[in-house]
Amino acid sequence: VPIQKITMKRLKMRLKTPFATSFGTMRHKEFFLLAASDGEGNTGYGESAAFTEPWYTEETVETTRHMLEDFLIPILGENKVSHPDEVSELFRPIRRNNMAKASVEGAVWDLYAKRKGIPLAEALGGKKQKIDVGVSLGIQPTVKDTLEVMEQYLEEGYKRIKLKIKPGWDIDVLREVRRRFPEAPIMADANSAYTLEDIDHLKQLDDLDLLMIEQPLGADDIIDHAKLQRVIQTPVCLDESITSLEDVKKARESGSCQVINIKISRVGGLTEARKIHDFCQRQGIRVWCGGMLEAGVGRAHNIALTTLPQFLLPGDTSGSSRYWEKDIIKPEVVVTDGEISVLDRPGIGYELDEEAVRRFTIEEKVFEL
Ligand code: OSB
Ligand code: MG
Repeated sequence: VPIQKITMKRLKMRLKTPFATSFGTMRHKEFFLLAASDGEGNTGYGESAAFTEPWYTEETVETTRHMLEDFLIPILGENKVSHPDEVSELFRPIRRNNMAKASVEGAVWDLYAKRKGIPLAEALGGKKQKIDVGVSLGIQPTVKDTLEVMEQYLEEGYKRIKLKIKPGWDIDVLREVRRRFPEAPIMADANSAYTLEDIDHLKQLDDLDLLMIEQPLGADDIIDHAKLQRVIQTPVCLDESITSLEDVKKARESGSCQVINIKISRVGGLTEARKIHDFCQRQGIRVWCGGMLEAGVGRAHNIALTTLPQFLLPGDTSGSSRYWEKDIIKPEVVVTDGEISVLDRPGIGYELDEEAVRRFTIEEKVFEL
C-alpha cells in the first residue's frame, strides 16, 4: 500500500441532540478526517474517535493531533507497508494512544481495499450483506422523555435500545422502562460509574430482564467485574476495560464478562478488532460493535467490521440521522427495520460529501510522505 500523502482535516460537527452520560453532556463532535492517497488516484479515509475531553479514555482530540503529527504519520513516512495488518506492528513502539493509531490505520485499510477494488468488509473477511443495529440513548432530562424517545426508536425498528445509567438514574428508571415496554430488547451502560460498594444495588438489575449491563465498574478493571459477574445473572459486557486482545484473554480467564463491545478506536484499529473477533468466535464469546458518535467515515468502518460472523448482537451503529442534521458521506447511513445494508462498492463504499466536509472543516494540514 504505497502512501504518498496524508491530508488531515479537523472537523467540528454539532450533534442533533446533546448526548449525556454518567460523565457529562456532549453537544459537538470534533475529530480528524484522514485521507491517505497512493498517488495513483486512490484515497483511503479514516476518522479519529477521541473527544475534546478525556472522560471516556485518556485520549483527546489534541493528544490525537500530537500523536498523528509527531509520531504516527512520520512512522508511515519512514516505512513501507505492504498490508494494513503491518500498521499496528509499526505503531507498537508508541504506547497506548489507540484512538490516534486506529484513525490512520483505518485510512490505510480503506486505501488497501480500494486498490484491490473490493469492499472493506470483504477485505476484512466479512460476509453479511446486512447488519443488525441498535441505538444508544443518552441520559434524558426526565423518565417521560426517556419513554418517548425509546418509543420513537423502537418504531423506527432499532433492534436493541441501550440506556445510559448512573447512580441516581438507574434501577427506578429501568423499572419504568420495563413496565412500559415489557418485551423490548434493552440493556444499560454505566460508563464505569459504580464500584463494588454498589454490588447489592446492582443485583437489582437481575429483575429487569436486561440483555446485559455494560461497563458498570472501573474503566481499567478486570478483577472487580469478575466478582460482580459471579453474583449477578445479568451478563456483564466490557467496553472501556478492553483495549487489546490481551485484555480479552485476561477477562475470559477471570470470568469478568460474557459479552464484549468491540470499538475499533478503543482497541487501536481494525487489525486488533478482527483479532479480538476471531478469538471470541473460537471461545464462543458474543460480541457487538460499539460506537463513538462517529460521523460517516467512522460509521462506515463500523459497518464493515460488523459484517464479520461473531457480531451476533445488534451494535451501536445507528443511522446518520440519529446524530447529524447532515453527515459527511454520500449516501448517508440509513437504517431500515433495524438493519443497515452493506454497500457492494470498493473500500468503505461511501463517497465523501465534499460540500459538507468543507462546511465542518476548521483546520487542514497536508503531509507529503
Ligand atoms: O460507552 O459506548 C459508550 C458514546 C460515546 C462514548 C462512549 C459510548 C457511547 C455510546 C454511543 O454509547 C455510541 C454511538 O452511538 O456511537
Ligand atoms: Mg459503553
